[in-house]
Amino acid sequence: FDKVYHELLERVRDTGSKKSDRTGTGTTSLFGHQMRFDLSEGFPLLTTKKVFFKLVATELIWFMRGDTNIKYLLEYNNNIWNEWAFKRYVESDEYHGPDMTDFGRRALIDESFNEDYKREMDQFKQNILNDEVFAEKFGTLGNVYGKQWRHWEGPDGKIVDQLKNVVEAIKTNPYSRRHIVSAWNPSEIETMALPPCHSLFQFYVSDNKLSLQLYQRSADIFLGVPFNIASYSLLLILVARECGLEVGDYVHTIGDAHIYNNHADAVETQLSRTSFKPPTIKINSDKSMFDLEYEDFEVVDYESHGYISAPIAV
Ligand code: THF
Repeated sequence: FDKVYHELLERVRDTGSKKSDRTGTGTTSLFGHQMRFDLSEGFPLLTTKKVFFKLVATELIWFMRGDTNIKYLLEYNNNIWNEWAFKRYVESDEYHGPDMTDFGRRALIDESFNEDYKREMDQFKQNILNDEVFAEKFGTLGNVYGKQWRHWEGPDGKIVDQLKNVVEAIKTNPYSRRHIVSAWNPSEIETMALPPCHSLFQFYVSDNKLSLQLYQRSADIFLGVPFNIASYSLLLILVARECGLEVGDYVHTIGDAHIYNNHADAVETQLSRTSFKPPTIKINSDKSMFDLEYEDFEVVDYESHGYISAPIAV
C-alpha cells in the first residue's frame, strides 16, 4: 500500500509544475492520478509515517452522523478542522482580539504573532467546548460533508439522505451504476467554510465484493491524502459489512494533486523509509454503521515509522 502512495509522491515531485495557490504557500502540482488498494490485503493505514487512526475514524463518524459542527471532533481531541471554523470566527463582527488576517501563514513566520494565535485558538476551542451558544454559532463549518451526505436539501425543501439511500440501493439493486453520493452541491458552495475536496464517491458490486471510488478535486498529498485513503477505505469496510458483502477495491482518483512547498523535506523523509505490513480493522460491535462509535473500532497490528510533522495550509 505504501508503495502506491510513494509513487504518487514521487510522480508529483518529479513531474509536477510549480503553481501558486489560494493559501499563498505555493505547490508542485499535476492534474489527474489514480491509485487502487485491494482491501482484502489489509487496511491501507500508511506505515512509512504514523497516521492517527483515531482522527480518521472520528472524522468519518462525524460525516456519517450528518454533523458539521467541530464540537464533536473537539470532544475527541480531534483538531483537524479547527482552522476553518476559527477563520469564520475571526472574520465575524463578534471577534475583538488581535488581528488574525492570514493567520495560517503568519503563524509560521512570526514568533510573536504565533503566540497570539495559539492563545486565541485555545480560547476559541474552550468556548466551543464550554459555551453552547458560542458552539452553535461558530463551531459550524456550514453545509459541508455531513450536511450533504445525510441532509441534501432539494430546491423544493425535500431532504435527501444520500448515505442511507445508497446503502439501501446496494442491498436491493447491487449492480446498479448509480450508487453515488455527492458532497458537491453547487447551490450551497458559498455557505461552506471550504468547498468539498473529496467531492463525490461511487460504489460498485461484482462477485459479491463491494468497491468504492472517490473523486477528489484537490489533494494535499502529504497531509490530507493519507487521511483520505484511510477514511474512505474505512467507509467501504462499513458499507460492505452493512450490506453483507466482501471488500473489494478502494479506488482513489485525484484532480489537482499537489505537494505544498513547505512539505518538501517531510516528503523526502517519508520516501527514505521502507514499509511494514498493513494493519487490519476490527469492529467490536453488532451495531449498524449508523450507530457505531469510535470506541467500537480497533486497529490490529499497526506497525509504523514515526510521526512526521508538517504545517497545514489554510
Ligand atoms: N486543507 C489542506 N491544506 N490540506 C488538507 O489535507 C485538508 N483536508 C481537510 C480540509 N482542508 C484541508 C482537513 N483534513 C490534517 C489532516 C487532515 C486534515 C487537516 C489536517 C493534519 O494536520 N494531520 C496531521 C496530524 C494532525 C494532528 O495530530 O492533530 C498529520 O500529520 O497527519 C483534507 O481533507
